[in-house]
Amino acid sequence: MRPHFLAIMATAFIALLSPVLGQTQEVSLKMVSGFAENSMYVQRLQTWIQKVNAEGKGVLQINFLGGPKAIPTFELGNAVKTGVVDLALNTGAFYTNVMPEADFLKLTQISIAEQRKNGTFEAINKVWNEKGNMQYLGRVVENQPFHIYLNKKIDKPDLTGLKIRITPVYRDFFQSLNANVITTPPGEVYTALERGVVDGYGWPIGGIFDFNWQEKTKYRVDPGFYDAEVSLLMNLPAYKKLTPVQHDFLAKEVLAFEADNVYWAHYTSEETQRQEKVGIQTIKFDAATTAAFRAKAYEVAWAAASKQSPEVASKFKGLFAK
Ligand code: 173
Repeated sequence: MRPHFLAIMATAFIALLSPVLGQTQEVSLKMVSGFAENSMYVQRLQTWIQKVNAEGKGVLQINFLGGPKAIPTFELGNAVKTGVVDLALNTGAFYTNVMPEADFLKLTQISIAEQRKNGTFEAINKVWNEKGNMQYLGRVVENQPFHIYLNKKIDKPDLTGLKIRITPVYRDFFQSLNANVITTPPGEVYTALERGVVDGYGWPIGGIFDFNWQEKTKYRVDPGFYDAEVSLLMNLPAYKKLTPVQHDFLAKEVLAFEADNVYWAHYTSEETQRQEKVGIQTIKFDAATTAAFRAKAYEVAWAAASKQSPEVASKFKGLFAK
């Protein structure tokens, strides 16, 4: 046989065998975010995607399709569940229509690094796999407590007579403070404030400037409560289809993204100062009222969780505690 014929045969043989040998063909994953593209969450996501795509040539690529304009906020969970998209940056409150347990993750009091060590991460994935047809890949926002923002003053933790924009994150707590609640995606908050449909809204400590809400916000109530959970999620069948090489690559990249979560404490102090600078006043309570306010936030949320999904709530409660 002539040498070049041998070479062709060898190449064909390797090509045939490569799936068996676990050699990887590049996979391209479609991704959508539940948050707007100009938000810090998605800015940081896009930086990460650039890194993944640079390092993942021949292995794995992410094709970012956009935010709520690509898929409406409250429909993204289902799009991941059904495989319309492979990957999402999303928060539990936006996909309680897929599984009510999604919103429980706001109640974690330990870091994602600790969650990976104490069994929380596996416990989350068991539920997410079974109920959501999703793999929970990692949490990329931490240390972002939620607050009540108002344009009417209160002097005690009582929202009687006030209409407040919510998502499932805040529902039970704000109702326990006697608020009238109205659920909207973030994209509708500005208009609701402008038209006086709401007197305030729930949102984490960072991000109100991304939507220009500071123009319509007079007060922030302190203290904050819970911890905004924003995570990377993947359609489970798509996840299972990854080769070991792709799987390891993705896991490594997610861990690197999480290791950068130290950023969020810095963002908190920047955003707090920025709010102060534009004249947003803080409403504070005395020490006892502050402690009772925070305790009530958790009590009410865990009570609701236990009602919705008793077994999962009881498992998570033990794991999420400090
Ligand atoms: O829209 C919201 O207020 C909300 O639920 C949320 C959750 C996590 C991060 C930011 C906002």
